[in-house]
Amino acid sequence: MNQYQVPVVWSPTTREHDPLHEVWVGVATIGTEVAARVDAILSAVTGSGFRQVEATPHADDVLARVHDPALLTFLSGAAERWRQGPYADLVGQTRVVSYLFPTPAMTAGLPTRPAVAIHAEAGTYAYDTMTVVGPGTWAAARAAVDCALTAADLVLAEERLAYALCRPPGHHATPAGFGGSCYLNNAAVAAQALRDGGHDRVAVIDIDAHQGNGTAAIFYDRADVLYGSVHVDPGAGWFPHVVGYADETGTGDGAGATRNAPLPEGAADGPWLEAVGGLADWAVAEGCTALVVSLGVDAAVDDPESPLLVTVDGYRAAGALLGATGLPAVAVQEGGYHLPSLGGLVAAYLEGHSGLVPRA
Ligand code: SP5
Ligand code: ZN
Repeated sequence: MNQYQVPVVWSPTTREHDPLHEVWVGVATIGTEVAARVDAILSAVTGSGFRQVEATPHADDVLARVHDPALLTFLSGAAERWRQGPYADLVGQTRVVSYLFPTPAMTAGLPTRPAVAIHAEAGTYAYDTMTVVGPGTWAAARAAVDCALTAADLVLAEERLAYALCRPPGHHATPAGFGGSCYLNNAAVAAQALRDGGHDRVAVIDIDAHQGNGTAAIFYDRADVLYGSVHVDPGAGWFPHVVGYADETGTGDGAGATRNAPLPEGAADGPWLEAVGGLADWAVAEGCTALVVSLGVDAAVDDPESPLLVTVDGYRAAGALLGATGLPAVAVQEGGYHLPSLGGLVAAYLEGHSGLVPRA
C-alpha cells in the first residue's frame, strides 16, 4: 500500500539561535525556546510516514513583503553591534536586551529620533524582555524563513501537506516588532508565498496556545489572507495580554477576515477541537484554496506555557479536522516547550492531517 510521506523541511542552522536565558519579570530565567526543540521534533517525525528535506536558501523578497525593512536591518546587525559595544565588560552579557521601550507613554506625542545606543534602540523593535538577540539569532531566524519558503514551494508544486520545522517560531513577530520568542513571521511568509504562487485566498489557522498577534497584525486589513486562531483567553491574563479577543475581526478590506476564539484555562480537547473545526469550516466557506497551519503544540497537557490541557489524541484529531478541508497546506512550527512530549505531539498532528492513521 502506498503511504503518504509528509516532507519535514528543516535546517541545521536553526540550532544556532541559543537564547541562554529569557528575562522575565526582571529575572534571567532559563530559556524555554531552546535549540534542543529541533532535535526533539526531528527524532519523532521519522519512519515511513515522513521524509526529511533540507531547506534551500531563498531571497528576501517575500520576507520584505510582510516585514518593515527597518526590523530586518536591525535584527541582522544587532548582535554584532552589541558585541562591539561595552556590554561584555559592563555586564558580561552577550545578548541584546533593551532597558527602555519608547512606547507612547514615553514619547507622548513629541517628535522623536531613533535612539543611537543599541540598548535603547532595541526597545523600538523588541516589545518584551524575553526575546533576546544573540550571535546566532539572525542566521537561525532567517533559516526558519527558508524552511517555511521551501515548504511553500513543495505545496505550490502539488504536495498536499508540507511541514516546516521552523525555529525560532514566528507568529508573535509583527510588521516591525519582535517578541514572544519570535523574530521573523514564518507563517506569514508562507502565506504570502502561497498568495504569490497563485492562490487567491489563503487561510492561516493558528492552533498554538497563544494568539498569534504578529500574524493577526500583518493581515488585519487584508481580505486575501484570513487569520483564525484558537488560544487561551488573553482576558484571563495570558500572552499576548492586550490582543486576541473575540471581537477583533479585521478592518477595512480585511473586515471579517480575522477570527479569534479565546478559550478559558483548562478547556481541554472538547472545546478546543470545536474551535479548530469551526476555523477549518470557515476557511473552506470563505473560498480559501490553501492553508497555513501555525502548529504550536504548547496547548498540550504537559506544556509549561499554557493551561489548555489538550491531549496528544486532541492534536491528532485537530490534524484530521484541518486535513479534512482538503486544502493544500503548509504546517509551520510555532511554540511547544515540553521537550519529552513535543515531538510526539507534532507527529500526532501531522499523522492526523495527512491521514496516516484512521480518524477516531
Ligand atoms: C511562540 C510562543 O509560543 N511564544 C510564547 C509566548 C508566551 N511567552 C510568555 C512567557 C510567560 C513567562 N513564562 C515563564 C518563563 C520562564 N522562563
Ligand atoms: Zn505559544
